Amino acid sequence: MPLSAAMQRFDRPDKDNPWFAKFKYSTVTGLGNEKGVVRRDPSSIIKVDGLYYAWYTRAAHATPPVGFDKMTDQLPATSWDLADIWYATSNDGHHWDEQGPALQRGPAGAYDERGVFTPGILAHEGRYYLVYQVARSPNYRSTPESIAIAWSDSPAGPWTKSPAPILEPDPSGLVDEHSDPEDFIERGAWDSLQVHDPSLLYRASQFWLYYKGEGIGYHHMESKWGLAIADDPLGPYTKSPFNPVTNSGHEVVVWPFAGGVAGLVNRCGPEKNTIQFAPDGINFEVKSLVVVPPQAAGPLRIDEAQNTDPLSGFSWGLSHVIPHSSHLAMQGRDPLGLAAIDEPWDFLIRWELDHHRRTYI
Ligand code: AAL
Repeated sequence: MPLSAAMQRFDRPDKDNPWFAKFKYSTVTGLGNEKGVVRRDPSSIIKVDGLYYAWYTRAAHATPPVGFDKMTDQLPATSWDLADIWYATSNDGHHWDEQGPALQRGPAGAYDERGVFTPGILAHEGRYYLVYQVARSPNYRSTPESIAIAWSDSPAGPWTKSPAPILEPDPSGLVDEHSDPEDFIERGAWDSLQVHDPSLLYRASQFWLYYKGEGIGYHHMESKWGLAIADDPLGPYTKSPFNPVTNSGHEVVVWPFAGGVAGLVNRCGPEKNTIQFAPDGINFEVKSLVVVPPQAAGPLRIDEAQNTDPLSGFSWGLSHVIPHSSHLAMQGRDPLGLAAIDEPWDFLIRWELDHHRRTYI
């Protein structure tokens, strides 16, 4: 019997694929929709002494974002502009108690004067490491952005910031900072404009920092992921010669599995909305295609020894929604009624793997 091309590559239907995922969403109390307050880009969640901890970008803005043309020292260009990193704790992952700031932006002239945002967390040998984005003023669309780190002996802080960022954009490329990065003077490397969305893992006795890169001369929806490795959590970090390690993907979501690294590659590029796996942490392969994945997901981190299933490290967590343009609402799957929210304040929701629907095609 001849086989069509489609059937030749149909090696594993969703229902037999342990990497296939569907998601269900619910609101959380304590971090939900609130006028004048932005909460977005949550970290992974860690459990310490029976309590869940999550960190996230938080900004209290007098007005909704005004855009890059109209921003001032007080008026935010974007919802994540002029933000700090706050944290919240929870007993059950549904109700969260907002605890206050973990890290605040630095004084005028500091490398993080304009904002600290989009955190990732790693607990390692009794110490806690927050990795996060930093921005200087003024923060135009084409201003470079870096990644910094802070550490503490308790998830409740206090945190000590690194004296300088630990990861910078590639120095190639040239752009007028008032322009769009696509209007480049000289095209740069894939991560020559901004390094974003840090997620730090400890593997093979080293610290593996995954990040998203945006480049001068590229549209921001052409983002990809890179990797930088260090012997010490505080650095120095060396970018992998294999970068970029994905050809797609926006916010970075990675979790350890079977000695390798799995990730949710979302929103951007030809392999958007896939779950991928790299046995060596570098060479990623597509394992499944997913529909309406959580945006900027922060999954519960569990001990790698407990990651018996490919998705054990990606079972539930927080993610953000941008109410009026939510992908959940736009795709007609709007269990939370987001389309009806007329306020532009991003907020956090809960997602979980819908095991019940795993075999639903
Ligand atoms: C997010 C992340 C980074 C970007 C912005 C805030 O979804 O990719 O954090 O800088 O958008």
